[in-house]
Amino acid sequence: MQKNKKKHFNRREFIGLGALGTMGLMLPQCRNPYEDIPHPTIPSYHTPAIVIGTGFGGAVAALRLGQAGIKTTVLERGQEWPVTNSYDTFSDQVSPDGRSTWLRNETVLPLPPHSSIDKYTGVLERVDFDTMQIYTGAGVGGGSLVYGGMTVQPRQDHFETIFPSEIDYAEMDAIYYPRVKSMLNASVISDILKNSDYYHFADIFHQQATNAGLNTRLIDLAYDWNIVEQELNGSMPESALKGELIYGNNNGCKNSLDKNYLAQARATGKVGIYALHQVDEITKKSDGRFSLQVQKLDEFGNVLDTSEMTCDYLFLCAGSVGTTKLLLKAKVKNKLPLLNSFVGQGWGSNGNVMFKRQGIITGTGTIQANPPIRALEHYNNPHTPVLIENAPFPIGAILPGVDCYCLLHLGVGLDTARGHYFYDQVNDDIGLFWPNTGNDTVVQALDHTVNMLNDANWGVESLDITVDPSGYTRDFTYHPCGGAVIGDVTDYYGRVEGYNKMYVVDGALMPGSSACANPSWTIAALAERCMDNILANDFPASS
Ligand code: FAE
Repeated sequence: MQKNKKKHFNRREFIGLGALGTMGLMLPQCRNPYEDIPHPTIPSYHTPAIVIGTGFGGAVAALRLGQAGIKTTVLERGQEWPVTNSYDTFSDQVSPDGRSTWLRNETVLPLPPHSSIDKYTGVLERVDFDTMQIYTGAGVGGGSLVYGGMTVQPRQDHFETIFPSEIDYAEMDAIYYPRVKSMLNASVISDILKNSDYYHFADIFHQQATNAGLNTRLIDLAYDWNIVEQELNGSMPESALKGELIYGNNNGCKNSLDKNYLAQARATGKVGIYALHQVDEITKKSDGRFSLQVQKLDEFGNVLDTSEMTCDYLFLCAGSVGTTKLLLKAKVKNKLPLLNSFVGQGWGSNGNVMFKRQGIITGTGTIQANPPIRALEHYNNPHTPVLIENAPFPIGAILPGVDCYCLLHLGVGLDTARGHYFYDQVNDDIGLFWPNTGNDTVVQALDHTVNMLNDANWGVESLDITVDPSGYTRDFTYHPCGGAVIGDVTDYYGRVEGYNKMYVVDGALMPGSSACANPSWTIAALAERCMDNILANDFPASS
């Protein structure tokens, strides 16, 4: 494995890199980053409960099963990524290596440049469909390894527009959202950091929004601000401040799920988490047990062996793409023939659209740090409600002293467009139908808000059209929602229709949207709600 392959960037490429909200300096090479990867043995043949996947749904399921005393095997296709005091667990940002990306020879960030890398079981996956590219995390912690930590609760009216009325917002608000927030230890940025030069760009954003009569607010983030403050005072190697986020934070400042839910699940003594174990197929046996074909992978994605594992209770938590793929495959191959016709339906992109305003005459600072700390809520937008998050564009830190005079944004919108997954039998893989007009309403809404911002702020603000001629990059999403929608494929607590003791507890449950908010908090809160009900009703007292 050749690591940290160097690539020389020209200035334009550096700008592209910055547009991704990523930046970084070369890390010292202290050790071979791959040598400590654990190689657990294949778990025992039968376990009462199996959880597939370790993202926001799987981590909740694993912990609550463990706390209920139920012996549980957790199968995760990706690797374990323990942060060490060498601060080099994850790939570098500017010169990425294989640790950055799931099984590709090239990096896959939304905007170029793409660097050549060695194929490896890295943390960020892009799944390519004809009209949409879906990004997900791969590894113990799922999407939390690569995510921005933005922890946003949907407003009640938005939630009630998207979710079935059987899911009571008041209950979510009183019990499940607070429970997850406390587990993730999410909070707004500390004043000392907010007032530092690193986040000055967020003040400019706020000022511009205020000039346009629009509201912004600091958002809760699953970050340990004490660690980031140590970066600021020089007692900790830089990570967030130098823009690390999407390939993982090397000093542990991101409160990813391996540090909270999954660590506590392990501590129950009832939960075994097996990295590099990929579930290929599921079926129900005549004895009532579920049978899983499990592939043990090496770090390069090669299948070392395949074995059968069984369980009495099966929790599908492989994310919108992963869970739906397993269900569709089982349905098409007649392994789970009783699955209903809603499987695969109800997919949406959560109205994810990226754009960059440039030519901001006041300047936006020569340093812009991660994570994004502020969002603009334009909920009375005449087209549809939108949330506009302000991601860093850290050109100045890559080219010291350079101000990009720009602000990068990720929009989230209340979009009602829906597509569907299908099983492509020729390629033996999942496909996605997504209309080209999907996200149209969100783009119109964003354009309306952008015009308000530009009109109210003197200067030459415009959209960067170097990547997408429309100025809005709309054919990718970080927020895939749906495929096994709650109330359609499952009951209102994730129980799969047609099969007892089989559950979906992840982003596949979302009805194509997480209601004008980033999805992770809602996925975890809904998982908590499902697990409370499932554990109270579906397990005998002595399991
Ligand atoms: P996920 O977290 O994707 O976990 C699924 C797990 O299952 C993964 O670890 C997979 O490796 C594993 N898996 C898949 N297939 C298999 C298989 N066959 N066998 C074994 N394991 C398998 O699912 N959301 C926010 O709320 N705030 C943010 O700031 C934010 N930023 C994001 C930034 C990026 C770059 C990306 C990609 C996403 C971001 N998200 C954010 C979205 C968030 O990460 C996502 O909604 C959740 O992670 C989805 O949780 P799930 O449990 O559904």
